[in-house]
Amino acid sequence: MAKAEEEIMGAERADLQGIPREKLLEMLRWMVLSRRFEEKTAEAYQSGKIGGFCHLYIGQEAVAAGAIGALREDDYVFTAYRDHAQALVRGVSSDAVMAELFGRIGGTSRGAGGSMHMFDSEVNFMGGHGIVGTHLPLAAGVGYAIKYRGGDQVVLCFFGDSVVNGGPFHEAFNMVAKWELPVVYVVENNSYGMGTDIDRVAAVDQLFTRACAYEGNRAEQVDGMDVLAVYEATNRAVKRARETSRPTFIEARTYRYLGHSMSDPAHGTYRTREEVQAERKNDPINSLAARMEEGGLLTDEEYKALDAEVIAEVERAARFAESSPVPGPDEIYSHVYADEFRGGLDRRDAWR
Ligand SMILES: Cc1ncc(C[n+]2csc(CCOP(=O)(O)OP(=O)(O)O)c2C)c(N)n1
Ligand SMILES: [Mg+2]
Repeated sequence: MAKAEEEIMGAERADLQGIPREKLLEMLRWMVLSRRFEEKTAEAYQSGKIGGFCHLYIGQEAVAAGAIGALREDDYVFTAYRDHAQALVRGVSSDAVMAELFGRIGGTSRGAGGSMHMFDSEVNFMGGHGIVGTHLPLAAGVGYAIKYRGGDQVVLCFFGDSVVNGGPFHEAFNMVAKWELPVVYVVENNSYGMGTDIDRVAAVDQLFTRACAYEGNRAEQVDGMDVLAVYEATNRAVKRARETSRPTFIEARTYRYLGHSMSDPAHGTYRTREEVQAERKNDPINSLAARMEEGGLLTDEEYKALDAEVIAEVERAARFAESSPVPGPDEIYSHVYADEFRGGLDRRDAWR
């Protein structure tokens, strides 16, 4: 191969759309980890090792990976109850996420939160929220705290499409626009809120346009099945938030392959099997891997090795979760009241 040609090949191995190979690999790994982790979660749930509500993210991985990929370590992340991937991508250990699902002491909340309530202040992961829409004002509050203290961190807040019709959405959007807060809101528009098609309940189906009602917001729509598009849009939004303390609303058009939660069938009566199959062809992991392979940035062997390494991590996490103790009765009153409010009162005595 001529030297000039080698140099071109070398350059091709360097990036896609100006995003360096290292970053692409990181996002690919996050998506594969999210997918493999949740496949294991489904298996453990079906064998009775996980209880309670459990909502899987399979199909939507590009949104968490692309958006969180644009953050700095000291930025903050909020999300709703479909939260396993966001926690993993943010850097919560797979051991702790799995143990939380299993309800064990080794979990992010010592097993007291479960699937919907992952939380880890060490990596500024602010949860995991089960009540639809109520975490949007909390994210605005953290944005306010950042501005008040003169910091330059950013808050990234994910939520589902059904949120745009609720009060907290409008309260939060009004506040972040008026007070110019460094918050990036990302709606994961997977077209359904449980079994309700968004078209049946939203007066405007282009959800990103909702932000225009609050002057000062900027809004854009991206293909949420394309991790690079999500990454680029979030990068723009984060830059704006960091440099000018102004909010952005991103609508990521995405799709969940499975049912609303573990107790629902994959398509139910609100969508057809054909629709799910057609959407699956757009798989975010396969598309990134294929684009990297075409661009000479990844070989099939490298992809298989990455996948095998991720599967081993997930298996380790499951073994960790299983071996982690179940919380005993002595845990019931721990971490319920902040110490300063206890005033020395032993709650167990108070309730006897
Ligand atoms: C205030 C409130 N109302 C109703 C519910 C019950 N509920 C749980 S999930 C859900 C649908 C949410 O859909 P969406 O926001 O689109 O998120 P997705 O499940 O698609 O990720 C509803 C209505 C709830 N958790 N909170
Ligand atoms: Mg939805």
